[in-house]
Amino acid sequence: MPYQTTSAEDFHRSAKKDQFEAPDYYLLDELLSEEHKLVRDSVRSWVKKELSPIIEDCAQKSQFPHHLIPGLAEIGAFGPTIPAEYGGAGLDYISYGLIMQEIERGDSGIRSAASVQGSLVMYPIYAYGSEEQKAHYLPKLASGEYMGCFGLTEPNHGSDPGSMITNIKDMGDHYLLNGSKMWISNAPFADIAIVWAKDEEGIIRGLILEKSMEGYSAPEIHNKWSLRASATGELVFNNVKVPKANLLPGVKGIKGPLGCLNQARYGIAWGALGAAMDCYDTALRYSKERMQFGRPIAGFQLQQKKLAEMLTEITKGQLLVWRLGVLKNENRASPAQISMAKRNSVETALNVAREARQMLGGMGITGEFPIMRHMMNLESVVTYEGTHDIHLLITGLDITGLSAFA
Ligand code: TGC
Ligand code: FAD
Repeated sequence: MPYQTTSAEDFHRSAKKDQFEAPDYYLLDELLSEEHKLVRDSVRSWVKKELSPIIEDCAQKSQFPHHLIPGLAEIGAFGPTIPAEYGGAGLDYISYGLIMQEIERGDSGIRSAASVQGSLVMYPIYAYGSEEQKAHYLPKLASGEYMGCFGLTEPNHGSDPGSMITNIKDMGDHYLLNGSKMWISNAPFADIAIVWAKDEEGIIRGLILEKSMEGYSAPEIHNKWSLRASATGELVFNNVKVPKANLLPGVKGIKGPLGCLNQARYGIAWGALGAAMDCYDTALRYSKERMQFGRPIAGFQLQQKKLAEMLTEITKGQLLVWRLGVLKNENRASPAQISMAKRNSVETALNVAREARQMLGGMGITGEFPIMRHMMNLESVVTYEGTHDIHLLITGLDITGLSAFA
């Protein structure tokens, strides 16, 4: 139906149906295995059926859709690369990337919940946890029975987490935890939290906290203009007694949390392109149907320039993350390569969202189309998991050998 209607209801009817078709200009599907395509297509169907119809309402009301948790677990969104013996999907990194791409195509906030659960909660337990911790927590996290969060950032230590002040004291049979964390995704509803704190020697250690522990609280941060369908909170630790069995034994130092960030940043590199693809697809469809000056606006050169440039950048990004996935499967992807891809994908997605929004004119600012929501979400994605500038400096350090951080 051409976008020539005058009633809001007509716009509503035509816009709400999720008609997404993924751009694949360089025939990248040919680089995927049958399993990759099966995983991708099943998540795409789930997003169209379960997520797209409700997400605008959730974002407008600033509500996380808790009822989607079992479905997210079922499509393998929680711990896609964690082995099946611990309840994970046991998939490779290309499948993991495709899952994140499809979920973020729906909404970055929902991808965020999945990234945190899989890469920042399940991964550290899997990589650094004891056998008892893995057996106890991982299957419950994979099924969504437990939801988790990851506390690294503090009110005064964001880009420089190594300077954190949250600390533990050894009290003989337990640790005493004090401090606070800020901007923590999933915190308001999380059953467990992976918390990074300094011991008495100043060495960063990881702990598994349970929400029932006395002195632990997780107040929600309100009034966000971005990631409105994701719950973000603080974590406050007031003399929390943490059993010694809850310390992650397998890692010491800042490389512990940074190792988890490699996993999550990798997923974001794929995910942000999903948001870009949705914006491009929406703008393409709209511009072919929207008539001005007696013809579809897609016929005007200036609109074609926008579409052609969007598709070029998306295609470059798709090739980059696919290659990164191959390297990750071979255990050869360096943290700096992951930084480059995260930074590139989010920048691409933000630029595509801004251009796509303009192509929809006034309709572009409404919730009838997903573009403005993606655009606002991406303002968080460009900041969390390492800001745009920090990732550039990681690349700078990698190619020069000289640190520009401090
Ligand atoms: P630096 O001196 O460079 O390194 C210290 C040690 O860490 C090692 N290392 C890494 N190890 C694994 N993976 C990485 N990516 C690593 N980067 C560094 C390094 O080799 C060294 O090891 P060793 O054995 O020699 O001691 O560290 P620095 O303190 O100067 O900081 C470097 C910097 C700035 C790159 C890092 O701190 C950083 O990445 N800052 C950004 C902070 C950040 O990304 N925070 C994210 C918080 S979590 C989040 O945002 C979740 S949002 C989730 C969602 O909703 O999706
Ligand atoms: P700052 O570090 O204060 O940075 C401010 C500005 O200064 C940035 O532009 C930065 O690039 C720049 N800057 C800083 N240092 C340098 C430098 N050396 N050179 C040049 N420029 C510099 N954290 C968690 O631990 N867990 C979570 O689940 C989580 N979820 C989040 C969800 C949301 C919605 C948001 C917004 C954040 C979340 N974060 C989370 C925190 C996020 O990782 C931090 O916001 C981010 O790392 C930046 O830290 P900051 O906000 O303190 O900014």
